[in-house]
Amino acid sequence: MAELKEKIVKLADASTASIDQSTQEMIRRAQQLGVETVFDRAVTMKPCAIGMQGICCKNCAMGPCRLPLPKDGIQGEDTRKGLCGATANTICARNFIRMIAGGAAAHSDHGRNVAITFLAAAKGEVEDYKIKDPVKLFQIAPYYGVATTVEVDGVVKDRDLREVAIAVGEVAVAEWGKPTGNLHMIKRAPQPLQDKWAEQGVIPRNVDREIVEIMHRTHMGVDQDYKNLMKQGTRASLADGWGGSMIGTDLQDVMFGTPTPLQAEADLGVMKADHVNIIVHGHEPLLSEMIVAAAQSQELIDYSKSKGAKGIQLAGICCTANEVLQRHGVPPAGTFLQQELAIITGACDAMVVDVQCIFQNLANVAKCFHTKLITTHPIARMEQPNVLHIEFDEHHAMEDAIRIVKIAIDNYENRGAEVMIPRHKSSQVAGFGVESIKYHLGGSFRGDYFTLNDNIINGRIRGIAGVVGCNNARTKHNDEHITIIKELIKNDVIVLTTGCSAIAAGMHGLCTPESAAVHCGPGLREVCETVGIPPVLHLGSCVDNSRILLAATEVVKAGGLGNDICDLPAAGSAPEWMSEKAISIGQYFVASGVYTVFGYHMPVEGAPVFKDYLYKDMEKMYGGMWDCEPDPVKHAHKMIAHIDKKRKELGIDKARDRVLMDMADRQALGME
Ligand code: SF4
Ligand code: MSK
Repeated sequence: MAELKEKIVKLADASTASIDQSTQEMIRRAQQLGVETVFDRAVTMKPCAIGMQGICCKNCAMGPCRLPLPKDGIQGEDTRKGLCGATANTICARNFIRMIAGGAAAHSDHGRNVAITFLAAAKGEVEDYKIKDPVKLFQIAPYYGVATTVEVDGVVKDRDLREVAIAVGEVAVAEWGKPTGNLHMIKRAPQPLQDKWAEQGVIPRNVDREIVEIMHRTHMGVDQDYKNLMKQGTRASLADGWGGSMIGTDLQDVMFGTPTPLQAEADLGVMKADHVNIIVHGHEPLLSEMIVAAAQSQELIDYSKSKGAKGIQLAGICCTANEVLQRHGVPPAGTFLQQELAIITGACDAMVVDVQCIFQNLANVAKCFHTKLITTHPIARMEQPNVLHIEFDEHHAMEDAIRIVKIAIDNYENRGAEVMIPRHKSSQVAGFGVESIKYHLGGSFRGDYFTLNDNIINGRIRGIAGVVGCNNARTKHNDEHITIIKELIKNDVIVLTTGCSAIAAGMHGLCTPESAAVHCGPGLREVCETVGIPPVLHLGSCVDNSRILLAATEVVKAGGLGNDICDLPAAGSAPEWMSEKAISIGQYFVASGVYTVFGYHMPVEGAPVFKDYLYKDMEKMYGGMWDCEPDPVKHAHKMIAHIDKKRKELGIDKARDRVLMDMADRQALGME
């Protein structure tokens, strides 16, 4: 620890690094112990200004070619060029769509692993995985082109479950590499949106092909037209949102159960000093589902007691946390930026990581404590000798999970004296999805989105916002998420949230029905109190952004709010984004018709023409467009202004006024 202490050049100021009490306490604790965290590194290392603007190309060994903007801006023709002649717009577009490729690859590879395991489960080749939700299987099967009924002797009957599951699994796995045709899931979008995609030539063919084609087109000396590059970026992003991610969500629900609202807690305070604490971190739930089952088994709970603990406390970080939260009520211990802090509590007996968003520095932090850091995925290993690699295999998934839980239990007795768990935690209701929104806002008899639409039309709900995405150590942790969400619900905008944004909302008490009375405008408050839902609906992990696309499609189908997603009074936001996945998500939301605002900054400032293409021209093509606003209050109000613009276009702006008017105003308008 002393060795690490000497290496810390500058220290983060805890109170300006995060708005969370728990995070601040643990940053101070880390500094006291001499353990470096991302917050300290963010103070020491400044980002590269040219890279930030998206105008550094290193796609060949004649570069890197850096094309800074002239000090007094571009006067006349933009003459900046790389050695090969690549313009700022070309370079910026190439960098941008390579980010889409990275993000789409990450989400979609997750989906592929789920599809492969699903098919193996359907065939009975992996005994630890089963079909938990046959109803959902039969609901989604037609979208995969799989019939759910069969006629026998003139009588129509349901097809055999196993037969349907195998057929769906086979179609799903083929979506990554089929030689002809288009992705099946595209047909779930509203027809006018499908028509726009066809007109623009961006309907994805298969998931892998769209990602590979980005790498080809952005190779030195290939596609040199920023519009054509972006066309492929759009196609790959759609292959993510309406492809790999959507299939991942579908099949996870069928295998592990479609989430329904449940109560849980959130924040570092969910860890328990007298329990064996196991943290699952990453994205893919294939192993963590088994770890949940193992940690809940009486045999292992008894084993933990035999080692002096009172039981096993499982908790999560990042989207693995969201996966086990939404299906089992396992509490998230924190967001992306709290991963090191969970170990610094000194009470983390094992941290089990799979893929994506895992800091390499976890190994350095774990070295300072007794924590066993366990990598589990063949594609995500760490070189440090203190990291244990237990490669997960779906053929002996439960065996792997039991082994991991036992390692954590055996490690309990090795804890040092440095245990300090922050006391802070909040209650939340998580586990919403397309189906449960239908149930809660439609009622069991109506079973549809009519009630939600009615309340949007009558103005009690002003609009819908999707607030999603990461934390970024360049911004104040959780500040933008929480400020934006509070501002939206204060203005009667219902929020659908996923990823680390959802964890932040849960930690700050916004995912409870009671928060409506504290934070919402009168209209949204009335709806939440009547149907008993939180104003901020936790819809799961990053791949579950596909749930937001499908919820928006259901709103369109329910009627009264236009014919396409772009007609809805809705907007998207990723306030503290950092990952390439966020760019892919942003682009598939934009291409699905959603006005999408990112916080912090966008890596397009160095190429103003390309920036305009994203921020303005996209709207003419898809109905949605990009924007960026680092100030959280302005950010929320840009979204609200867009929602109001859409209300006006739909002719329901007057209905909204009615909520805000007093009786005299209403009488004057003849409304009462
Ligand atoms: Fe420079 Fe062109 Fe090579 Fe990029 S591809 S590094 S702009 S020479
Ligand atoms: S985990 S991608 S930091 S949301 Fe999905 Fe959080 Fe962003 Fe990772």
